[in-house]
Amino acid sequence: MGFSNPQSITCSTSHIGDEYLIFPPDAFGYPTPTTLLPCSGLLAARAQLPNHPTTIRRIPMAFSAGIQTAFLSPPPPPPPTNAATSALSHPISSLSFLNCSPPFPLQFSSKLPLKCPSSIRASSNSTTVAESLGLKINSVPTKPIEGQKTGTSGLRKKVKVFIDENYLANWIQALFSSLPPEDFVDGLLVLGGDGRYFNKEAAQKIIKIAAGNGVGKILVGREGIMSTPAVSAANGGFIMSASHNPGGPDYDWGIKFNYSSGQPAPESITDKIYGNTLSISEIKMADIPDVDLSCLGVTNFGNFTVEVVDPVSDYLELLETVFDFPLIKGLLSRSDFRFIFDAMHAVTGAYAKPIFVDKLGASPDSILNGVPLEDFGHGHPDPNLTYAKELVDILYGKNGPDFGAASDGDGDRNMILGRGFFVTPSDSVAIIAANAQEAIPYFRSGLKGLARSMPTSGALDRVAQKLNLLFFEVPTGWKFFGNLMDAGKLSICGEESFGTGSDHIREKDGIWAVLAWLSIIAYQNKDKKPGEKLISVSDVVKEHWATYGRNYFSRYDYDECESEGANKMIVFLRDLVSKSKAGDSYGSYTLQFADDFTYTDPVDGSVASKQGIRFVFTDGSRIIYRLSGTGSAGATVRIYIEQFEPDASKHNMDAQIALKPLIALALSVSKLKDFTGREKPTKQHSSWSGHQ
Ligand code: VG1
Ligand code: CO
Repeated sequence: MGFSNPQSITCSTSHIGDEYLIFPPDAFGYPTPTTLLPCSGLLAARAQLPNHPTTIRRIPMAFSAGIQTAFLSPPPPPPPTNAATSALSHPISSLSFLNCSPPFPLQFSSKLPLKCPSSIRASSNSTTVAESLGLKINSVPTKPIEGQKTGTSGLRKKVKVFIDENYLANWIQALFSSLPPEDFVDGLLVLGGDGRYFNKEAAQKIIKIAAGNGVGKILVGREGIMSTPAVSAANGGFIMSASHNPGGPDYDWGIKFNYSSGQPAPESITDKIYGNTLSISEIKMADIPDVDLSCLGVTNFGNFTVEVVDPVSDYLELLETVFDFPLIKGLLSRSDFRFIFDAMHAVTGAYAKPIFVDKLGASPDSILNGVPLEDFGHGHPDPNLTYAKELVDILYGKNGPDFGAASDGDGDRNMILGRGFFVTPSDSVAIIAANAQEAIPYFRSGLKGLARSMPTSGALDRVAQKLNLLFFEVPTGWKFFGNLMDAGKLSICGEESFGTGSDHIREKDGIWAVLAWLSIIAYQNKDKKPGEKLISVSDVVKEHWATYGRNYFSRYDYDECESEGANKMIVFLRDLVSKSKAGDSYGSYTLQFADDFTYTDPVDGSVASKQGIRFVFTDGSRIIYRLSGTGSAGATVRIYIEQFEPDASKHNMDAQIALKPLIALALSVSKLKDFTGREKPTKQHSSWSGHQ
C-alpha cells in the first residue's frame, strides 16, 4: 500500500469535549477498506490533549505498511473551558505515523464539526467519591428493583424494562459488589454482545460502571459485537445478549456474566448478585465520555483503558488450533459439496465470512443473512426447524445443498442439517463425540469425559459407555459443565437445546459445532475422488444409529403461560413424584423411578436442586418436565420425551410417530391442559423434533 500522495487527503476535524476527532471525508462511522483513499491507511485517529484521556487508534489498513498506530504531532493546545460547545479553535495541522521512518506528515483542513456521542451526564444528585489519575468517579444514588434474578443464562427482560433509568446499572453494580475486589480491580474484562437493540447504550453504561468500580481495562468487540464463545475464549466478562430471544424495542434484552476461565457465573455468584440487587443504594460511575466503539483502538482515561478489538481474530486463532483447517478447506472447495450457513442476522454474521469464506474457501454466497441487525431482520434468532425456516426450505428443497447450519443470537447454539435431513442436537453431540478422536486434531490423544444436560437424550451415554469414558449428567445450563472441564474430567458436552461444545472454551460454541461436523464429513470423504459418491450427513447419522441404537427425542414448549397455572402444575407433579414408587404402571410403561433432579457437583460439592421432574421407565423411556429459566414474560413449560430403539429396522420413523404413546402419557400425567389451558404446544415448537 502506498502513501504516495498524502497531501491530497482532506480530513474533517471536530472538537468534542476534550478530544479531537479526525476522519477522512468519506469514512464517518466505521471506515471499511472500501472507503479508504488509495493513498492512505488513515481510517481515523483520535488525538489527545495534555492531561486528558489519551486515545491512540490502531489503523488496520496501515498494518500492511508496518505502521500500527498514529498520533498527532505536535499535540494541539488545550481546549477552552467551555469545550463541549465550542468550535475547534486550534485546527490540527499535521499527523505523523509512529514506526514510520521518516515520520510521514499529512495535511488536512478543518471543516464539518462532527456529531459524536455525548459524554455521560452524571445524575444531578450524584456526588464525586473518588478521583484518581484524572478519573472522576461519581456515586449515583439508587434504590433496589424487584425481580432481577438471573435465570438459566443471565438476566433477560423486555427492552422496555431494561431501559428504565437504573435497571441495568443496578444489576451491573450489584455484580461488582458481589465479587472479591481483587478479582477485578485493575483487572481485565471483556465486553461482547450480539448486536441487538439497546446494546450500544448498554455498552457505554457498563464501561462507565466498570471504570467506576476500579476495573483496569475493558476489551470491547468492535460495535459492541462479540459472540458468547469468543468472550469465553477471551476469559470472560459481559455478554449483552438475550441469546435466541428476539430483539428490537418491543422484544428482549439480556446480559450474561462469564467468570473465571470464561464460564457462565455459577449460582453461588448469581445468588449473591440477586441479593445485592435487593439492598443496593449507590452506583459507582466513572465520569468519562462515551467511547466510540466503531473503530479499533485504545482509549485511556487516567488508569482505565478501553480497547476496541476485532471480535474474530483471537477466536479464529483458537479454532485453528482445534481443527484441521486444510482438511475442512479441502471439503468446502470440492465442486461436489455444497455448504450453506445461516447467521440469522445475528452475531455469527460477523464471523461467518472471515471463517467460512476467507479462511476456509466457502463461496461468498454460502452465507445467508450474514449482516448482524439490531432486530435480527424481524426474525427470531433461534436455529431450529421453525425459526430457521428459510434455511430448512433450502435444504429440504429441490437440489438442496449437502450441508446446512445455523447459529443463534449470540453464536453459542447450532443447528446441523444435511440434504433433506435434520440432526437432533442430542444425536449431534453423540456423533461428534464418537468421531472426535479421528477427525479433530484437538482430540487426537483421546477424550477425557463426556457430559450432557439432564433432559438431553441418552445417545451420548451410549458413546461414553462404548469408549469407556467418564460420563456426567448435569442440570440444564452450560454453567454446570465448567467445573468438570477445569478439573480435566470433560472434553465434549451438549444440550438438547442446540448447544454443543468442548473444553476448548467454557461455553457452548455454534461455529465450533459446525466445524466439528465439517471435520467429520471431510474426514470420512478424504479419499473420495471427484465424481465418487460422498458420505452424507444422513449417512453419518444412520450409521451411528446402526451402531449405537436410536434415542427418539422430542421437546414440547408451551411459551408464556400464566405463571400461576404453570407453577401449580409443577407443585402437582412434585406431589405425584413423592407418592410414586418403582413398579407403578403408567399406561403400558412401568416406572423405574421418579424424582425432581438434584445435582451435586463432583468438583466443588455444590448442590443444585429442583432441576426438573423426571419419570424414568424400566425400558429407559423418560418424560421430563421443567419451567424455562430464559423467558422474559410468564412461564414457559418444557416437556421432554425420549425413548430408546435398538432395532435398526425401526430407525427411520418420524419422531412424533415413534413417540406418540409417550407424548400422550406426558400430557395426561401432568394434566397440562387443566393447569395451563393449552391444547397444543406453542406453534413454533410443535414440529422441530419431528423432521428426521
Ligand atoms: C434454555 C435451554 C438451555 C440453555 C439455555 C441458554 O434454557 O433449555 O439448555 O442452556 O436456554 O441457552 P431454559 O431454562 O429456557 O430451558 V442460550 O443460547 O439462550 O444462552
Ligand atoms: Co445463545
